[in-house]
Amino acid sequence: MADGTSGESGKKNAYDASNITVLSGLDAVRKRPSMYIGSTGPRGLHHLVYEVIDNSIDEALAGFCTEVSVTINKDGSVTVIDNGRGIPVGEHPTMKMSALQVVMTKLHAGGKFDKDSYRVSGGLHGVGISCVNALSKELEVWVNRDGMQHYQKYARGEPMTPVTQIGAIGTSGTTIRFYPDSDIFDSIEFSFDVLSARLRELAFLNKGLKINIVDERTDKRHDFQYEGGIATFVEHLNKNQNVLHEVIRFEKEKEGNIVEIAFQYNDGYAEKVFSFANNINTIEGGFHLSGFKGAITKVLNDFAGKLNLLDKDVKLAGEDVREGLVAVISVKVQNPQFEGQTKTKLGNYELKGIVESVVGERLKNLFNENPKLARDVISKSVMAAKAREAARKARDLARRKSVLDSGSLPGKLADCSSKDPSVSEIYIVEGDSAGGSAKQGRNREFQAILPLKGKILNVEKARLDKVMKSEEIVTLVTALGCGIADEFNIEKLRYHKVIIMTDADVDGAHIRTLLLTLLYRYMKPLIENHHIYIAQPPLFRVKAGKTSKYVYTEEEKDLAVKELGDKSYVQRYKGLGEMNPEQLWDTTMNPDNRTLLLIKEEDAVEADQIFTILMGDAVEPRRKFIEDNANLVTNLDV
Ligand code: 0RA
Repeated sequence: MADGTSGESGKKNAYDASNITVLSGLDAVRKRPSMYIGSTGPRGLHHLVYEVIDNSIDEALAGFCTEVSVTINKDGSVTVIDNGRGIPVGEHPTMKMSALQVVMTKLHAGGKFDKDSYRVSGGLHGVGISCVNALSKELEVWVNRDGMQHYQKYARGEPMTPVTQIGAIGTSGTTIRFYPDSDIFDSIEFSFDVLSARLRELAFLNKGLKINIVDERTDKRHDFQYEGGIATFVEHLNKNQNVLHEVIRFEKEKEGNIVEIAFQYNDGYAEKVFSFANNINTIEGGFHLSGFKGAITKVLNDFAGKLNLLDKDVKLAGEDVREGLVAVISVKVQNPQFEGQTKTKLGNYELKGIVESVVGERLKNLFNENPKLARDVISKSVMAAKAREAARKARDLARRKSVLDSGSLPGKLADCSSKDPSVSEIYIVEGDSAGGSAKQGRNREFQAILPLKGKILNVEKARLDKVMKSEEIVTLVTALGCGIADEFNIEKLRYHKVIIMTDADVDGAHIRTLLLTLLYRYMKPLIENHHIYIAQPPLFRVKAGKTSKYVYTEEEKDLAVKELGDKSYVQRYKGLGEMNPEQLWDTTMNPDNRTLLLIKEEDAVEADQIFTILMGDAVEPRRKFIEDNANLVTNLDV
């Protein structure tokens, strides 16, 4: 049947004139896929799965589905199964075809036709299953509904079969199996880890919902179900920290909006506040987040005054009360307004008041009932305020000193002559000797060089006042020009490319991680705005007679050795210092042939965990992380 039917004859059978607009709608998706799913790279590819799952989660939120299961099949396709009501299969009242086919072929039909149904997902992903269908080489759907199992198959969005009853069945639910179109995507290989991380997040955000993922290619499997919901999420985020108290959780339904809040302080310094609206990570924040922050700041200040914990005229600032705070704010909103550059900022103003009043009232009650808790939390915020004041003094001092020293820029910085940040680059280089080569090799027109002495302070274990006393860090912050922490201002960034260049050995990797920790914890917008890069120096030079080749991986080396023949001599570069200035320019700094790795934050929760594990106090999780990831290390040079 399906496979043998040509597109043309299939079309003739399945369509009448009224369906032509529907088809051209999906054509638009195939012509400009990025407009619908963001990109045709890995992110867009995984987006397909999220789109399907969102519909299953809607069923769960509406109270009809308890379990969602995702399988990456051996052939590379993905199957999503839910036990919801099943997509309706009867004839659609106006479209004159089965409702299933409307959902599968009509753009933005999303799922529910009925506006009153509680569709809270969407926003970022709300492009509809039809987009997944349009971008799949093949898609099959099974619907269990009204005692029958129904089946339909599509190819690139076009029906290959009519909706067919294939047997009687006692359960309800939907199964969708799709195989992404390699004509559309750069790669069609799904990542178990990427999907699993999102599914775990969805399980946290939708308490009680059972979600599992199986990878048939490797037999990996994860099962998620959290009766504690986001409270368990907070426990998970804090699992490698010393916590000050049990997780605090508030929940409230108001005017059709559901607000859930869970938080817990640890004895560390980082702030980890994650906000979600309709299961979407609102990385740009929004009114639910500002309501939460406002309420915490107010209640802690009020109690600090009542308990006489603050000197007169001193106030706790927002960042003081969020030191060591791990929080998850999750709202489910009937008509979410997503705004901002990446459509991840919640624009519903009413959520500010709702969240503010829930947190304000409940936290006040909790502190009244439990003064020790209030005292523990507020004492920490007071220490943070004192440290902030000390840091401000240290910064002022550093500023004054650097002005006196050398007309404001650090002496170690070899600046570029361009004053245009958009074309300027700064190389942060490990060690003075590599710094020297880089200074001689660079194009001084637009490339600045800042050599660092070696290992900078681990900021994961230090407060801002201590951070500001570190000479290397102050030098770096001054060179970048954009300040740090609450004084950070991206407008003042002096170089739009900040390139970390360290040796390809263990020390180099350590220095790189320390620098990334500093940037992640104190200058995060530099990462969010894609200003941070890692230079890729070559690992080997393969030479035969007068020809030589620089190679960057083991595989490239093997190829080059084959190419250049038996007489080649392989030179292993251990450090940047082994290259002369000209070589460093040719291989690593010349924009025409260098490779730079752009640092992006794909998953805020995962990134935070990794920094905590790698740089934090707890040793055991770090040992385990290194053990688990040892097989990913391709080049270890101790
Ligand atoms: C349209 C209407 C209804 C449910 C769905 C679509 C639906 C879509 C998907 C996609 C994956 N799983 C799904 N489950 C349900 C409401 C059905 C009703 O009113 O009975």
